Amino acid sequence: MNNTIALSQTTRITDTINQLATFTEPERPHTRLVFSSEFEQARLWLRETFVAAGLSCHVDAGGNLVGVLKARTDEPCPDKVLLGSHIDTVPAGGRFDGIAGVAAALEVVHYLNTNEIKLPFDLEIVDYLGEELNVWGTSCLGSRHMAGLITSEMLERVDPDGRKLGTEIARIGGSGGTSEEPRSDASQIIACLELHIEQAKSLEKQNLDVGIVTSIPGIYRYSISITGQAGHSGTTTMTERRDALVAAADIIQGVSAIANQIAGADNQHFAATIGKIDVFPNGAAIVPGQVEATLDLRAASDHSRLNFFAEFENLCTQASKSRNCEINIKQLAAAAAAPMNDELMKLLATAAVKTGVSSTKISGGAGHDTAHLSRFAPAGMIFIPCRDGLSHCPEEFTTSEAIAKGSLVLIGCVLELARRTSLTRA
Ligand code: HGY
Ligand code: MN
Ligand code: MN
Repeated sequence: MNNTIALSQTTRITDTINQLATFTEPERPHTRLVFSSEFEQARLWLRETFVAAGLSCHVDAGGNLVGVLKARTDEPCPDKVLLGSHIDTVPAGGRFDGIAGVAAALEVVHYLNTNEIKLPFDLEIVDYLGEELNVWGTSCLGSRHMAGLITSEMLERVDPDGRKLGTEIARIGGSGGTSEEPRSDASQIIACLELHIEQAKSLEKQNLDVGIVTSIPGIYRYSISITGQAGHSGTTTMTERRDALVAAADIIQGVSAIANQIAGADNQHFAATIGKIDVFPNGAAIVPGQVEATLDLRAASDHSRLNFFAEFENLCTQASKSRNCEINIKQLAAAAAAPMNDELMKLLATAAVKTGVSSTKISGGAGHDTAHLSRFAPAGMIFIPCRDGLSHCPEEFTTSEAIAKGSLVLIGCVLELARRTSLTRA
């Protein structure tokens, strides 16, 4: 295998990154929300790029854009390897979260084409639909669909503009229907692989090229509804107030204190964030009567999650009493922690050694499509460093060389999977 990174490779990666970066809300770069016009334009460009790379394209029932490099075998239903990530972004996000993984997956295809290598399995290059948290309160739409985790309750959700989630998925080419079982050819899937920026600092700090991901943390999201009483800010006395925002402030402070205590005590990743809050009526001369907030939990272990939640419930009871407000908590989404496949971790580590790419084992705090893919097929993931660990912001940055190095590891892993598949077939 050719381990050197050709200038043409980094130039192509840079072009992919720069081209996709043009599809953004102009006044809020980089914003390419799922189902937006920017997203649809980016999808059109990506489909053309997939076809130009020799892939046969379709949008599957879950709304994923899939480019297939057909196997050399004439078997009716050959084995498959999935390779991909996502091109949707958070609001005012970066140019690399997800996109680096799609660019790296395309580099694997270019390597195979340039070296005229035909694999003994189909290689599916995937842009998974809607990985980022959306206005419907869920995320990883396409990979959840593949894993059989899209329910009618989710599809019926309506956003503030009246758009129904199921209708939006159908509008961009998916079925818009539920998915209660993993994809029917799951037993034929040898591996799902994803490259992603680390979105934290450890690889950059250790000056390492690649992190072999050991597990993806569980993600749990809850809506917090606080109901007090709106009132005149001048005439409502301090003692008679039912101020929903003050109750929210108690909860926000408390969540941070509990999470710091658990994260400090537990040697596994734990984080809790209230990053979205809406105040009603939200007027300077009005005592806030209603607050809607979202709690985002990341837990590598169920133990720490359950610990947190017990204390969180006490905190809400306390805030409800002391502020005389009604507080309702509702679970919006849950994805259990996902350990990566041991064999794929070994293959990725070996591929890194063989290609002279420095690596270490790593776990992270972010959610990824690969967590859902791991529910029905062997899944593996690698991180590449990003500058200052920044992500979900315009300052997010990594180099085309870093992406190219990561793609070498993916290529090495895919070639070893091909060698083993051919052996088992022989
Ligand atoms: O929220 C996450 O961890 C991912 O970036 N969607
Ligand atoms: Mn991502
Ligand atoms: Mn993200």
